[in-house]
Amino acid sequence: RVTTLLGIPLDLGSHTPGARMGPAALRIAGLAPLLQQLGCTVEDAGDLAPPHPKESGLAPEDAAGCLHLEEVTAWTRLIHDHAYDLSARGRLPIFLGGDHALSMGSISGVARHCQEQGRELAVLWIDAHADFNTPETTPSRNMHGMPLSFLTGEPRLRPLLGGRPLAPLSCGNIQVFGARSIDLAERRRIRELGLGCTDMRAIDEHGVAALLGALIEEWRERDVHLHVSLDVDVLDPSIAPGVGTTVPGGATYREAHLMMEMLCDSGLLGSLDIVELNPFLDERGKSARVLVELVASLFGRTVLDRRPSRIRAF
Ligand code: DIR
Ligand code: MN
Ligand code: MN
Ligand code: MN
Repeated sequence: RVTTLLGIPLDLGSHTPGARMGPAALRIAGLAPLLQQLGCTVEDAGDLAPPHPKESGLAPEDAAGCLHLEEVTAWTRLIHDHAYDLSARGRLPIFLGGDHALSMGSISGVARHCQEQGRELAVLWIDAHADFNTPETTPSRNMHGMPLSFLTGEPRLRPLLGGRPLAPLSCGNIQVFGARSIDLAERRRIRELGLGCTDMRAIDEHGVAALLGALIEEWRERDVHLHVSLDVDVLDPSIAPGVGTTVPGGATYREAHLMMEMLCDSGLLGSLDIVELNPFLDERGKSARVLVELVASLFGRTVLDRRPSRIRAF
């Protein structure tokens, strides 16, 4: 199976410019050669060119809640078309961000292919945030805080995709993992709509192995296509400072690697976003290097030349 890198130099979904340089930093940190060393066949599709802004079709009161709406609308449609096409061509796409607004396009494109194939899609959203705001609830008007609302079919955001079909995800097929900064209205929405969410407290109390192990077991029983959306800010700022929205108390280096190692062992990975890396805020490439190391674990790098015999090693 061919792994395809697609760079998405989008940072208008956030208020701190710089994530548009993320794809370049990940390439310079050696992502492609590392994947090749691990036995992957890698194809680099380069970076998407910024599209011309498009009329969003959102109601005026919703449009007022979204910064850079016309730009993000054009990006979402462009990314969706590429994600759908890569999926249909059997690729394992790695979407190199770019801010988290790109996942509206990447995951909706993957979801459309999964729906056509009758394959169930599950999304693991590894993030300090829940990204479950709407144009109505957002305190920041940044669209990188809204993708999970769009992907679960929030009607206020539905016009973003234009005439393309949306295969909405059910809240039960999404798991936010590593959350520790959730807005008040978002918290209410999570509870009322039943979005899956594992916060840092749960990880402190039970550990990554037990919590992610249980999720993986469930997903394996249903043989899902697993999309992993990795937001750099899930990591503790001490190991990954290169992001616009750092939050203290994040995942440690080993916790993050254990997540990737377990996901690798699961054999379920079908597509991946790496988002929010802002090289302008980074310290000499530190965060980019950590991310590339994590991808190595996700694609099979091991400490010893063996893997645990069972998924649940606890
Ligand atoms: C906040 C921060 N919940 C917002 N969101 C994100 O602006 O909606 N930061 N995604 O990375
Ligand atoms: Mn397929
Ligand atoms: Mn995010
Ligand atoms: Mn985040």
